[in-house]
Amino acid sequence: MITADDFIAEAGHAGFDFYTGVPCSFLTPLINGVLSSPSLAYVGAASEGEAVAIASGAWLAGRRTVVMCQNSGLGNAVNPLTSLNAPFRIPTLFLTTWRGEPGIPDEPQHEVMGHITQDLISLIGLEQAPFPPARQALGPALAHAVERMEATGLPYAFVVKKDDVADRPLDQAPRALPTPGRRADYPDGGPRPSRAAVLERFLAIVPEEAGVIATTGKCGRELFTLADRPQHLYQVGSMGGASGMGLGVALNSKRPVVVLDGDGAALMKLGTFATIGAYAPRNLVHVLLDNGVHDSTGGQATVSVSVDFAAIALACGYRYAASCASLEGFEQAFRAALEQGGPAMIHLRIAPGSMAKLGRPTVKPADVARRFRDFLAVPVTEPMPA
Ligand SMILES: Cc1ncc(C[n+]2csc(CCOP(=O)(O)OP(=O)(O)O)c2C)c(N)n1
Repeated sequence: MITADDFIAEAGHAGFDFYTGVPCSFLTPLINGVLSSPSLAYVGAASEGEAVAIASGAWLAGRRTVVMCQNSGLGNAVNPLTSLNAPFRIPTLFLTTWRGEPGIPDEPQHEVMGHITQDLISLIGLEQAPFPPARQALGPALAHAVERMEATGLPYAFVVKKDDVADRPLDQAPRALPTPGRRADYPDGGPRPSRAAVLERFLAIVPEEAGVIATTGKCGRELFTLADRPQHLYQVGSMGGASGMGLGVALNSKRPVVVLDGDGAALMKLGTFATIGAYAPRNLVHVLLDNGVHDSTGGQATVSVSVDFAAIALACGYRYAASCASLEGFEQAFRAALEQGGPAMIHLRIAPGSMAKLGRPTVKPADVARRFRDFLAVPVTEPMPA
């Protein structure tokens, strides 16, 4: 058995400095240890898939990351692990527990996952090892994990068993209540703009120092078709993960960060609104291009017609939220968001449909990720308001 402080110290020597996850009772000592360390960043995510997206954003912004979760949450994380980390080659140290270990009495809901945890990790193409059981094994195990993450560009998993880590009390200050945010409504009666028209306007007004993450599907494809810039990251897969990725970048960068989200994607990971509101990066602008449909998969309606995303964002702690339905309204809201600082939500109702000649990014996701990482690494001259 090791202590949480042993792990944190060795992981720190190996360069791991950003943690995120969702708790499991087997992880309590580790999470308590991280939360009690003032020098370490920990983001408590709403779901394990969101944690993987947040960690990916933090990696893009130059951090070496750890995701911690229960093996039931491994199920929630499979989508981003396979469709974000794999194509973009984004590593993370993935600590998952082994609830339901055969032969050890546990709750019925862990039985199936307990039987398949290691097989599932291998099946999705990740290397793994049992969590190092002794202090002297920690350094070599972490060095091996880092070596494999660097060689493959992929996450590496440690499977944590009950009592692998000694109990550790929690020393965490309660979260402060957020300052109430400001709402702006731009009443627009005219025809709704197309996504391409909004993206064209966006490209004309986005600060050149901003990092931009475009959600999966036609949004990223249209953005790429209109202009391919090093400040862009075209998300493929991991639907709903763009906002988590944006949060991970924003918390670790002085640059303005803009997430171009879709209504279907935002609804899939609505919990991320709460995480963004709570961790409240001032440099994050979350633009929601709401066409009321899953446009990328044939235009099937989402339920967004009855959803007031600006109200949700404010209720979650965003500092600014605008609702608009025209190019002019969008431009005013976007400039106001940059000026006053975020987290900001711009809910823009647009028309369904996409450009007639729609390309797909010709740069491979792994190259886009590295290009974006290099872009973020250049120091900025004009950070957003603090
Ligand atoms: C987890 C997951 N489920 C489903 C899909 C298939 N899919 C790709 S894009 C998309 C629609 C996204 O809708 P929205 O966010 O509203 O953006 P739009 O297509 O309207 O621009 C769907 C369902 C996927 N890529 N990943």
